[in-house]
Amino acid sequence: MANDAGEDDEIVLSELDDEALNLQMQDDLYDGLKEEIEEGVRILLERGWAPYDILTRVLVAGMQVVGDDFRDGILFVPEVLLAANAMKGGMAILRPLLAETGAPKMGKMVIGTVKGDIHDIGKNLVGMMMEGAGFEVIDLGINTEAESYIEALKREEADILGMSALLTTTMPYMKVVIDTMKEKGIREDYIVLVGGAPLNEEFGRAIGADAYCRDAAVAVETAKAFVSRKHNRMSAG
Ligand code: B1M
Repeated sequence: MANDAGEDDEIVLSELDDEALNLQMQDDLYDGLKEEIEEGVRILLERGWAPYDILTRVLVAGMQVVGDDFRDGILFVPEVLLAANAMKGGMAILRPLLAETGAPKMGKMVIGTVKGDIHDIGKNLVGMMMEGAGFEVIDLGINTEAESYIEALKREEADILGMSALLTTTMPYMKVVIDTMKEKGIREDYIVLVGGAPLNEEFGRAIGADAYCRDAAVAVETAKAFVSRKHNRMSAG
């Protein structure tokens, strides 16, 4: 008897056109299928997609759907962790490619997710994009205390502090870090950039950051603008 076509046929990613592959990868991300995501990323690279487009149009777009369903109680922590793990698999392939742009060295950034917060995908993305734009990035990871940020800023003679927070309960800790820098008299020695989904410009201003960055691309542009301003000031004075 003839097999019902398509019933249990496996989807072959390489046979899909770009649009179908993008949608399939977003489904695979949702299902936490790391190997499929890695394969899809490689296929898109072979087809000439820019690493940045794969990141934003496929992986970040897919993660948005995961986030919406997490918020709505359709997905739970274990599924979201799997999706995050699949996303990281894709990001690991893209990371060296984003860093390989040969951009001139722009400056040094210390970045970390604040104390109490373990979300690191956005922070990692910012780090990757900053590296791609020619910044050296010192990544302190998640759950970062004020003292660790400050110690790293001094040790690394960094230009920029980047802080990430994804929870409304952890974003106030950014102010703790900035206030500690003020107490130590070092606030003005560094450019402080903050980001994360629950933040906004007003919050950034209120806590005394130099700028709030909506996404990784904005973080890069903002960092470049502040660093060149700092260099101009130094050469004028
Ligand atoms: Co969490 N989580 N989570 N989570 N999680 C959110 C943030 C949430 C909005 C989900 C929801 O309800 N819709 C919600 C927060 C609600 C709130 O506070 N308003 C939430 C919650 C409640 C929780 C827990 C409390 C759940 C629980 O345990 N009951 C728990 C908290 C644990 C903790 O931190 N203490 C928790 C846990 C987790 C997982 C571990 C399962 C997992 C994290 C895995 C990981 O990161 N390794 C997870 C995930 C994945 C999410 C969502 C679904 C996705 C976040 C993400 O990676 N987005 C998220 C929902 C959402 O945001 N829509 C959610 C993709 C990433 C590319 O975007 O991080 O926004 P984003 O980064 C962007 C910009 O914000 C910006 O640039 C990035 C790239 O464009 N940016 C910066 C970020 N950091 C920057 C720093 C900068 C500049 C720009 O510095 C200069």
